[in-house]
Amino acid sequence: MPTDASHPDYSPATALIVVDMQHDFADPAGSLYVRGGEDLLPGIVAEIERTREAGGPVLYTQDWHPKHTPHFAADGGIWPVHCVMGTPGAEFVPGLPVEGPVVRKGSGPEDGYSGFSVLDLRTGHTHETELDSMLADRNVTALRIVGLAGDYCVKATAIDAVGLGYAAIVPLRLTRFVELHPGDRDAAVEAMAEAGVELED
Ligand code: VGL
Ligand code: ZN
Repeated sequence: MPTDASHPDYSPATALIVVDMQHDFADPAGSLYVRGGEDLLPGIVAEIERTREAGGPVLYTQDWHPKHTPHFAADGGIWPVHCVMGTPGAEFVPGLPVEGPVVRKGSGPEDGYSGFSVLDLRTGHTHETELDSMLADRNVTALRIVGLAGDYCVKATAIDAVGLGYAAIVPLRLTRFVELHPGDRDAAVEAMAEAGVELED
């Protein structure tokens, strides 16, 4: 039962997942800058506060790659070098309150799009991160997912969440899209809706 009548989506069983709010994605000087990413911080900070007030947990994902990975174009993938572990590009944006556990992903020869699972690009096998068990430990049944990027990590995390049995809500005002190809935003929104993700303005 929702605890806050004015915000029925917020409750102790609803976690906020803050996806990849890192320098390389959210800063115009970042190596894989997602247009508009720098505008998200105030809304995400408010969302963190609102989640906390309702007694819900806040968890974070962090793209965390080795210097060489088949995820990068230089090593057979599609992306510029980004979020290399331990470098400034991988740091969270200044001003982001990090008040909960951080799940790092993509630190093997992996894609690392979803906060729940990573695909090993060499073997084709996926393996789980610790996120699902962290949420289970906290009796979470619903997720609000915000951050970057809407057509990659937010989408993959939200679709995995539904597959694992969570209710998943993506507030579109709190994400931005890479749009590597025109139409990727709309395709991502449609894929999430089809999977059963609830999209909010
Ligand atoms: C992401 C592209 C490559 C993301 C991560 O966080 O959405 N996108 N690595
Ligand atoms: Zn990445």
